[in-house]
Amino acid sequence: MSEPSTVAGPSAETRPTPLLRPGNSNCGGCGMSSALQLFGRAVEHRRLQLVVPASCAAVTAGPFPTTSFGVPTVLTTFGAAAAVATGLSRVARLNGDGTRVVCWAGDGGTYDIGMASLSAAAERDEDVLYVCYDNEIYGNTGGQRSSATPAGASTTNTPAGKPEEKKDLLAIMAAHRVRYAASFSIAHPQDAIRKVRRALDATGFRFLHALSPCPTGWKSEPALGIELVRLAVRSGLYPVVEIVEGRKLVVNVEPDFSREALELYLSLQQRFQRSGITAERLAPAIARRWRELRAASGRILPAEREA
Ligand SMILES: Cc1ncc(C[n+]2csc(CCOP(=O)(O)OP(=O)(O)O)c2C)c(N)n1
Ligand code: SF4
Repeated sequence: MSEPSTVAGPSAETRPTPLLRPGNSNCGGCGMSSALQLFGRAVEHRRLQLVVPASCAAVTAGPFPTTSFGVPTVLTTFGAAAAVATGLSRVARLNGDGTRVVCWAGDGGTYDIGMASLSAAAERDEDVLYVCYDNEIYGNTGGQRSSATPAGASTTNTPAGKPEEKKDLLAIMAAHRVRYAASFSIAHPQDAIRKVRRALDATGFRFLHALSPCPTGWKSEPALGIELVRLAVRSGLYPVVEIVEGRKLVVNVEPDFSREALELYLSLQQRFQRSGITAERLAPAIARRWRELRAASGRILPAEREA
């Protein structure tokens, strides 16, 4: 990975405005707000431009000429986000001012509708950091399923619970051999901030993924968002990993695969009640995923080989 391409400017303490300003319109307890705040803490003096496709985050910006984002922001159509970011990053390079261009997109915009331009930008190794805040639904339009929605979750168009499993986006990005791909947890801020800084300072295409509880769509208590992510990490449901050049995978937070944590994770969200999905039913998929991750990291534990 290349050296940092940052410029002198305000430090984290002296930034004129935070990345996410107070008084924005996000729901209370929104996980995307938590992810943005963590991201903002990592930015420090770096000069940033945001590119945001249609999503709750586009609404976060607020009506022009005001904005809740503390950096220049371009709102785009779903399909164009990575292409618009490509253009901006090339202009930034011509200007030589060290601006880092960041796509900030939901799972619908990433896993589904923006996938073509995302894949194309990754394949061309554009100098873009793409961050997917994953609330596992189309939140802004009332909570429809996306291909990030996990099996068993009720959404407005899968009221009995989604039958299909969640798409493994990190594996798809790793298959593009991108410079850096990682998942971060809003319950593990040190690891998250380290990853954001690493991704901001690298060049070429980089991808970050953040599980972002949506109390409105998940039918969960707004105060429990960070705890829900902690439970997802503990139970192995949300692996916190990083992958360099699509090859070297490192597990950053070891789960204890607690069945109790998984049961609690499910019971604290009403979206899982109707389908009646259980920890027992999810366990084989979690074990399979971890066998794949261990194989990719070159570390296969004997107990898991049998699972
Ligand atoms: C091509 C297109 N289809 C549908 C819409 C309507 N739309 C706007 S935001 C949105 C949901 C976005 O979901 P996601 O990307 O997961 O972000 P979230 O709203 O959950 O933050 C949809 C379907 C649109 N703007 N453009
Ligand atoms: S609907 Fe969900 S993702 Fe959208 S602002 Fe509200 S809590 Fe956040």
